[in-house]
Amino acid sequence: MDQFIESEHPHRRFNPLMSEWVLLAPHRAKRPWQGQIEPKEVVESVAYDETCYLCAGNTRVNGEVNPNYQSTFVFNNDFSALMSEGPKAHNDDPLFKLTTERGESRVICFSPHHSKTLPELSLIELEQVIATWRRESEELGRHYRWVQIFENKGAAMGCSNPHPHGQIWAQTQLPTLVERKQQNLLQYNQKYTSSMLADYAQRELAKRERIVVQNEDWLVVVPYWAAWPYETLLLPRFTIKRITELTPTTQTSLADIIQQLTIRYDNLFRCSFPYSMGWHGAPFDKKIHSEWTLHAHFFPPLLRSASIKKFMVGYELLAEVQRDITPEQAAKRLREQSATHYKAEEI
Ligand code: H2U
Repeated sequence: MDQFIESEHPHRRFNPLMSEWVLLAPHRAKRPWQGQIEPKEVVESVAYDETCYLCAGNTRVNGEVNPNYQSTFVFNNDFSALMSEGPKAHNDDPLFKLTTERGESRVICFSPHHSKTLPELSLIELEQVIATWRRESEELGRHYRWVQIFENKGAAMGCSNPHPHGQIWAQTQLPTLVERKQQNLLQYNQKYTSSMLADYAQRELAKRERIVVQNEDWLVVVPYWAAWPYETLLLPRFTIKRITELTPTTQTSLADIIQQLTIRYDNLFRCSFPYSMGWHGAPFDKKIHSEWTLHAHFFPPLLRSASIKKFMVGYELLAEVQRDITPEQAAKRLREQSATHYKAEEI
């Protein structure tokens, strides 16, 4: 029998955060592609678009006029998925279980510029985005147990408006994926008396196989168990459970690491790299939560080029997630990208 080589032979890796396995089939990365090609997004760099609902001074769908904002701008989603008030109901029937939910949804415009995505913002502008995430979490965390900050970037991720923006959804109950993560973090903490992700960051720093970028406070890796080809996990190198605990120093270094990562993402296929990203930290329930470590996930759909994305279809929907390129290969490709945005190089 041949000796097992991770970069060649099929194997499964375990995701301890979500308690699920991922099938790796590295030998498949060589297969030809004759399937769907996503159209390359043509993003014209315009500072202002009079038809955009999110640009400063423009009227939104509900008739409200956006202020002449200069940095970030947050408003209540005009089509909010969650409502802060409403009738209550509950059903414990095992086959028709139901519970009502309360919450709020907000939209956050990252800057007045209609075309500047996170990697194109200055460090000061990025810090304003982070400060807004922190402020909104602080405020909504006073009323809701869970505050989900996220960004869907690019049409490939279902983003409906090119004006760079993210969303914030707050709710009283822990959503499914968070609840599962909470259970796994807790079990690890009870067994090893430490935080799983703090331990994981230390191990990745020592191994140096999956690191994409790092600075004195933060680390980005393609996790050992990554599902999406270029999925990354942003981890702190210090103890922090919630985004509300950021200090001026760690906020500045966070802006730096987000810029380093997202520039490399854009450079990989020389396009505005689509992804869904979001933050996970300890719930806002006034408990200590020593099992939690603040972290962010980036889930980009692209596989081979700006126009070929990974489909989570047959085997993934029916069995488990499968990937071809290994996390180590993906991390290396990202790590080797220039630290300067390709658009700046083209000038
Ligand atoms: P996405 O493109 O990431 O879906 O976010 C755009 C959000 O902005 C979407 O949730 C909201 C939509 O409901 N929106 C408004 O609240 N008002 C508007 O006038 C346009 C879009």
